[in-house]
Amino acid sequence: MVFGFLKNSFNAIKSALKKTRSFFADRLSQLFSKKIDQEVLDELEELFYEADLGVKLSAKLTNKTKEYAAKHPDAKSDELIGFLRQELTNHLTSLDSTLAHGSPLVILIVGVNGNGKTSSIAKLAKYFKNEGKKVLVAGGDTFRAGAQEQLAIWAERLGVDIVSANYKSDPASVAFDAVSKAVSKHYDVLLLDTAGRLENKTHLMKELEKIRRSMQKHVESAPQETLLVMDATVGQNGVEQAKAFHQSTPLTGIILTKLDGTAKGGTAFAITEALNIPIKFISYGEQVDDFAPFDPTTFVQALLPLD
Ligand SMILES: Nc1nc2c(ncn2[C@@H]2O[C@H](COP(=O)(O)OP(=O)(O)OP(=O)(O)O)[C@@H](O)[C@H]2O)c(=O)[nH]1
Ligand SMILES: [Mg+2]
Repeated sequence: MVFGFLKNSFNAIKSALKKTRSFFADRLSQLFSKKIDQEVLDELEELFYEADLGVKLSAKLTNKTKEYAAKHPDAKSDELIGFLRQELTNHLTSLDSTLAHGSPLVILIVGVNGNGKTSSIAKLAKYFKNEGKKVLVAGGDTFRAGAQEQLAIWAERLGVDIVSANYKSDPASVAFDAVSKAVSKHYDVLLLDTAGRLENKTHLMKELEKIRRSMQKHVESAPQETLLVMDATVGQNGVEQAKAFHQSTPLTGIILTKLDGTAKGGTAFAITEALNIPIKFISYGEQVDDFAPFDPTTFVQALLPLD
């Protein structure tokens, strides 16, 4: 059954990465079918860059490919792709994607408007519920009209408990109440939704710190996870936004959303390179099951299949 689940999620991820793959993998095979000279290496670096791997990582991978090709002058396309697959996997596995522990485990969800925070909370709630955990969600988005209702609908559909708040009330006090309930009623996991915010709005970024402090009044280590929800379709701009978030509120990981329908799946590599924090979950569709813990090997194999 576990293998069935893994196979299904691999196929789903593979299908979500279709656009990225046809852009990246197909051009890669074409380049690697030529003799690896400087011209091909320049094109390779450009391809990495266009695939949203970021300047630094693009240069690093090009250099490594150059070294490898020099040592293995007879290497065929398949071997070079195998080499690159390994390098990309190594890059992602250098960061630990496992979740922190906590009792309760408090997860603060932050990010720019519309990136998929509330739907990721629903997906996480289902994920933890499937693991047999007692889950509480909390509506820390008191800013957008309808945000509380959106979360309440999810909570009801998924059969998880919710702490709701009044429109325009203080999100820090919602956070305080939610942690208090999670402790007193022995929840395993608390997921706190927050309003969408732009990283250049200082007062909104400070609000996140206030939310964190109010959680810590109950549980000193909370939130053990602060996850930034990032829309993969935004590409490089998203990486800049993520850096700004990380500077004002320490992030422990990324949830990379909307991988379906974008050719910018390479953002996964750029973001980990730029922030040095792991991707912890990926989302690849609007359905509650279009979501999985991030597994570097699966991700790279879906991008550069073995066949
Ligand atoms: N295709 C696709 N759509 C997604 C994914 N994740 C979220 N969405 C959609 O993106 C839209 C915004 O999602 P929300 O979860 O409301 O985003 P949010 O960050 O909470 O938005 P605000 O609260 O307004 O800041 C919804 O229509 C979601 O269904 C995904 O992985 N793939
Ligand atoms: Mg929301």
